[in-house]
Amino acid sequence: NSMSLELWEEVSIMDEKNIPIRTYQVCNVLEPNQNNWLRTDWIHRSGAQRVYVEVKFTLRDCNSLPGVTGTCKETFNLYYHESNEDRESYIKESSFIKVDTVAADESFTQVDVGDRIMKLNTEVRDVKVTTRKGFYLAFQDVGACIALVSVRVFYKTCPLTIRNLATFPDTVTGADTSSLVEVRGSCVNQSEEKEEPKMYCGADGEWLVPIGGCLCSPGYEDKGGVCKACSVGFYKAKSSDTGCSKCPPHSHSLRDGATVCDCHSGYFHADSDPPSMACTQPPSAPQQLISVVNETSVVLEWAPPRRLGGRSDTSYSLECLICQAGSHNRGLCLPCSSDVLFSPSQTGLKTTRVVVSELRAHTHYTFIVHAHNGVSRASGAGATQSVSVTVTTNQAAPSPVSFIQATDVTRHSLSLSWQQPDRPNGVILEYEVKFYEKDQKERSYRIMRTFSRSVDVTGLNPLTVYVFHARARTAAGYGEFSGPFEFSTNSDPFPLIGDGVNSAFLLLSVSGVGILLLISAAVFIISRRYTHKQTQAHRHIYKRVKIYVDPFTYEDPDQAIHEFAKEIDVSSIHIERVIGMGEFGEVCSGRLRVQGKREIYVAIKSLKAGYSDKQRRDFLSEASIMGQFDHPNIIRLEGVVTRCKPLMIVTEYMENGSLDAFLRKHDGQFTVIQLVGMLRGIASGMKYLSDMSYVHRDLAARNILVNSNLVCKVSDFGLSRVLEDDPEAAYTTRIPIRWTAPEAITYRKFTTASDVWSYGIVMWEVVSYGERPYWDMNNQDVIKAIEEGYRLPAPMDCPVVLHQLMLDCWERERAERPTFSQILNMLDKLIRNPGTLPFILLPFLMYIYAWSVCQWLQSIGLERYRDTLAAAGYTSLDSLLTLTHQEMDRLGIITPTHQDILIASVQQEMLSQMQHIQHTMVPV
Ligand code: ACK
Repeated sequence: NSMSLELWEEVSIMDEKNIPIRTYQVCNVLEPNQNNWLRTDWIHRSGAQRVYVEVKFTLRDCNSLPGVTGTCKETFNLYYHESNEDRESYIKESSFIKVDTVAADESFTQVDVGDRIMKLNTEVRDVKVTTRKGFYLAFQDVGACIALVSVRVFYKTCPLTIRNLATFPDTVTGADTSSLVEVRGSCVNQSEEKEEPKMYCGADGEWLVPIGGCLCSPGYEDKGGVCKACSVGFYKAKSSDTGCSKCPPHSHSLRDGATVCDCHSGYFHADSDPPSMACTQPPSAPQQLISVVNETSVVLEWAPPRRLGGRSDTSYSLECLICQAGSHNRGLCLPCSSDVLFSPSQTGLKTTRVVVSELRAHTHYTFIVHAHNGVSRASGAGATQSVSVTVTTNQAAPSPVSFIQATDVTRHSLSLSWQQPDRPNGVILEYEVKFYEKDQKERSYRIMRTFSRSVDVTGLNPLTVYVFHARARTAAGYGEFSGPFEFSTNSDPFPLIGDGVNSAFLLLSVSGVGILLLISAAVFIISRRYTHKQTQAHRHIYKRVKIYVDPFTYEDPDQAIHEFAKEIDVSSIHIERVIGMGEFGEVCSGRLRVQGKREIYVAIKSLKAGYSDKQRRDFLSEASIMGQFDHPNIIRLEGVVTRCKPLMIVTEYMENGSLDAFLRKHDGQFTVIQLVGMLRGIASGMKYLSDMSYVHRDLAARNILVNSNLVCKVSDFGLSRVLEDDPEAAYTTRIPIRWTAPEAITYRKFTTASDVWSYGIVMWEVVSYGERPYWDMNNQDVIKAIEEGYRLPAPMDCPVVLHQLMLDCWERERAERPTFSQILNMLDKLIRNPGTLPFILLPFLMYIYAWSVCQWLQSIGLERYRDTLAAAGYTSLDSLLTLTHQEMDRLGIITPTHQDILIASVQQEMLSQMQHIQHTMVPV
C-alpha cells in the first residue's frame, strides 16, 4: 500500500539458498528528481515506546551501472508517521517524520545477472513512538537502484525473572535509549518482603541494579529461588533465619512447614526462651536446707537442686509459716506476718542464703524454700519442688518503744504514756524511763520504772525542756531505749526559793543522781574490762610486742606502705623466671642486690597492668601488713617497688614453694618429728601474729611457704581485708569453708580462735601429706557435718596426741580451743618427750642431739666436764636432761654455779635445738 507504488515493483527473486522471496524494487537511476514512496500498513504499538526497524535490502553501486550520470543515488530515506487510525488511505508527505537516511554498508559491484551473488545489507534504526496507538513506516527512494527484502519491526522487553525471591514480570523497555524502567517485584509463594524488591529494566532489555528482596516465610526455606516447607523434625521460626534447623533437644515437629517444635511431654518452653533452645524442665527441690537461729533471726542456707532441668535461671522463693509447737501438720500453721524481713528478699532469690529477721521470740517457724526456673509456670505443675525446715526462735529483748506521749503538763510534772513495743518478744515485765534536762545533756539523769505503759513524772523544774527515753524489759533483758522525746514543763509564776519540800527533794535527787552516776561508772568500767579482757591480757603479758596496724586505717595507702616497707630501686632486682600466678599477677623468682649486702634470692609479686585504684590498694596492703612482721616463721618482706611500673612486692625466696604442693610431692617421705617440726614453725609464726593482734583468716597449707631448710613460713596476708570490704560477695564466694571455723562462716566472727581452728586443719593437711580436708565433700556438706559434730579423723599413721590436738582446735566453743601459745608448748613437749610420738625415729633424734653435746659444752664454757659426762654415759643432750644436783655431786661437778648453768642451759639448748631442727632439717 504505497504512496507511489507505480514506481516500486513487487518482484520475486531467489535468496542465497535459492529460496524464492518477495521484494520491492525500484531502479530509476537514469531520470533525475526521483521521489518514489513505499508505505507499510498500520502497525500497532502494543505498549512499546521505542520500536526498532530492521531493514534488509540490496543496493546497486552507481559505478557498476553502465551509462548512468549524476542522477544515480546510493541511499534511501526511512520515515514514520504516528496515528491512531489503522486504515489511513492517504497520508500527506509532510505528515511523515524522517527517521534517517539509510546507506548500504556493503554495496555490490557489477556482477553477471545470470549467476550474481546476492549480498544483503541489514540496517537497524530505532524510533520513539509514544503519542498514538500505532504508526506507519515509509521508504523514500530518491533515485537509487534498490530492492527491499524484508522489514522487521520489533520492540525490546526485559524478560520475566526471579531475583532475591521476588518475581519481576516481562517488562517493555523505556522510550529513550538511556531510560531505565523501575519495576517492583512481587514475593514468590511462601515468602515475605524483607525490603521492597526493585529492579530496573534497561533500554537493551537487560535487568539492572536489583534492590531489596524477600525471605521465605517461617516454616519455609529458600531452595534455588523457591520457598520449600521445612521437613518433619525441622523448623524455621523466623523468616530471617537462614534455613530450616533440626528441632532442639527434647522437642519434635510432626508436620512439614513447622515454625516451632513441640516439647516432648514433661519438657517445656518458657515464653522468653528462643525457639532454638532445648525444651527444659522445672528444677528439683533445693537440697540440704540448714538453718542457724540467732535470737529472733534465722539464717537459712541451702544447696542448689540436684537437677536444674537443663536451665541456668534457677531462683528461689521462701514461704514462712508460724506453726503450733511440735506441729508437722501444715493445717496448724499460719503465714508469717508481713513485718518479717527477708534479706536479700523473699522471692526471686538468686542466692542460696537468706537472713530472716524480725521474727517473734520463742516461736516455731517453718520455712519452705521453693526452687523455680523459667519453665516452672509453663510446666503448670502447681506445686514447685521445695524443702522445708522448722526452727524455734530464741528469746530476745523487746524492740524499742516507738513513741512517747506527754499529757497533763504542769510546772513540775507531766504524765507520760507509750505503746507496747512492736515486738515485745515475750511478756513485758517492766518499763524504764530515763530523762534529763535537755541542757544538761546526759550528764545527770533520772530513771523511773513502772509496770504500766504510763508514768507520772514529778519534781521537774518549771519551763524546762526535758528529754525522755523509754525501754521495755522482758525475761530476755532490756530492749533498746527509744529515741529522744522532748517535752517542756510550764512556766512558774512563783519563785521556788524557800520551798522546804522542794529543796529536800532537790537534795535527794542530787544524791540519787550521784549514786546512779557511781553505779553506772562502775558498770561501765566492769563492762569495758570484760569486753577487753583478751586484748588487755595481751597487753599485759606481751608489753614488748607491737600491735599490728591495719593499713586501711591510713587515708593515704602510700603513706602506710612507706611506713612499713622499704622502697627498692628496680635496677637492683633481676627477675629470672615466672614461678606462679598470684591473685594480682605473676609471681617470679629472681635476685636482689642491695648496696653493701650480699645478693639474695627473692620472690617478686607484680601487679598486672590496667589495675584499679582499689586493686592497687589491696595489692600494696599485703606488703604494708607483711612489713610490720619480723619473725623466722613469717615470710619476710624485702621491700616494694612503687615508684615505677609494674608495682612489685619483693619477699624472701622460698625454694620449696607452698606447703600443700610440697607435701604432696613428698608423700610419706618425712618422719613424724619432721612433720611436727613444720607444725611447730607454723604455730610459732601464728603465735607471733596473734600476739600482734593480727587475725589471718586464711591459714591453710597452701598459704604456708617452705624454704630449702624445710622451714615453714606463714604467708598470704591478702584475705583479711577483702572480706570486710565486700561483705556480700566475699561472704559467699571468698570464705575458704573447709579451713574456717563455724562462727566465722555463720556470722563472720574472725578471731585468733578461728585462726586456731584453721591451724587444726593445717595440722591435718600436714600429717596427711597434703590431702584435701573433707576430701571431695561439697561445702554445704562440710558445714552440715561440722554442725552435726563430725570432725576429720586421724590421718594414716597419725599419733593420737596430734589428732587430739587437732580435735582441740576444732572445739565448737571458740573459748575452749587452745591458744597458739598452748599449741606451741604442746608441740615443744612432744618434741622433747618423743615417747608420746610412737612413730618418731629415735635414732634420728639421738643423732641430732649427740653431735652437739661437745659443741654445746664448749659454748657454755664447761668443756672441762666433757669426759666426765661421757664416761658416765651422758653422750646426748636429752640424756643430760635427767641430770640432778645429787648426780652432779656424785660425778664431781661440785661448783654450784656450774651445776646451775648445766641444768638451765641444757633445757635452753634442747629447746633451741628443736627450733634448729625446724630450720635445718632436710628431706630424708
Ligand atoms: O606452690 P608454689 O610454687 O608457691 O606456687 C605459688 C605461686 O608462687 C603463686 O603464689 C609461689 N610463691 C609465692 N611466694 C613465693 C616465695 N616467696 N617464694 C617462692 N615461691 C613463692 C607459690
